[in-house]
Amino acid sequence: MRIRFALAGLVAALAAAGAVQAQDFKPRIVRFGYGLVDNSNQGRAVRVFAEAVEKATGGKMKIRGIGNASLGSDTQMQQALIGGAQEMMVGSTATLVGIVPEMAVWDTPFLFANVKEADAVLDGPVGEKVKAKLEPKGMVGLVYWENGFRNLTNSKRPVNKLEDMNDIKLRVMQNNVFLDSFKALGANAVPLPFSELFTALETRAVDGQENPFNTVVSSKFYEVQKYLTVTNHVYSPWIVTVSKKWWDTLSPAEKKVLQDAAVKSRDFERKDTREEAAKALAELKGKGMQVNELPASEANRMREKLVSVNVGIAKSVGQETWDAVNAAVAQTRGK
Ligand code: TF8
Repeated sequence: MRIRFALAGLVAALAAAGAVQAQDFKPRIVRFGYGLVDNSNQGRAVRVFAEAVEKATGGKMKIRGIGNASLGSDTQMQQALIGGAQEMMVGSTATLVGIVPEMAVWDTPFLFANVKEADAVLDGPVGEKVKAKLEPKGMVGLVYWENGFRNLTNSKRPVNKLEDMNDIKLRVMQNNVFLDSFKALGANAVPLPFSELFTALETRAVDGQENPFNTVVSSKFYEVQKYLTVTNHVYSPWIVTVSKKWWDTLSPAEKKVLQDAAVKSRDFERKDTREEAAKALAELKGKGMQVNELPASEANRMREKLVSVNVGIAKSVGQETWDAVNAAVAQTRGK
């Protein structure tokens, strides 16, 4: 008798839960734009995200991943998110600096010494705080993904010493920290959106660029770049963002599904990116790139030059953010 009662209760509870679910997930199609090719760490992680969302909503919410910058460059997609014309994207924090100046703190040369530090700081309170600055500007930041440590490629000459940077026309991301950093190293820095980069390299409109090994592989830069110098000069995060206008129309259950799937995609993406990066150098050598490591003395000379940009970064992100991030890094190192 008692068991039958309990069962009836359970059935009623399940039915109620089902009813809530049906209401909570509306049929939706979500455009999730990104700049790299489908067969890249970005594309793979977008698909992991899509699967998790579709599974959790019983197929009601469909994520349509759209790569290759088909929806526009990072900055164009950001505007579409703000205006509500596009729901989601993933791109570099560096391209958000025009909207949220604090994002520039992640572009500080040599800020993180390894990925463990990056994860701890980005996922910790100060990473959250910087991410939260997006909301008043019309976007909601879900999670940071890994773009990775950036390295230098060019078609002119092997870079073995600081002076080899002179007169190299180097494409940089469109923000002042990158511009100032490479000017400080003596290069002729040219800001360009990523979506125009391959053609610019191919036509020799620019001589070089800097990106993680993964992107040199997935975007086939090895076809148009001969020399790769291992500099690891800065760690770049990616950030998954949602249109605030659209976000505000979602039920709490829908928001939770997106947030949970974002965390799942982040954990996958970082692992995938690291595994790919570990194999990429050998692959790039196999494709004919000439790879060199900087001698320690030259790496130090570059490092010293780059420290000069820190004052400008602190000024543009605000002393409070600058101090908080540096304290968080120091704390990670103390552990
Ligand atoms: C760059 C970035 C790009 C990313 C990507 C398009 O060099 O590293 O790889 O912004 O999302 O522009």
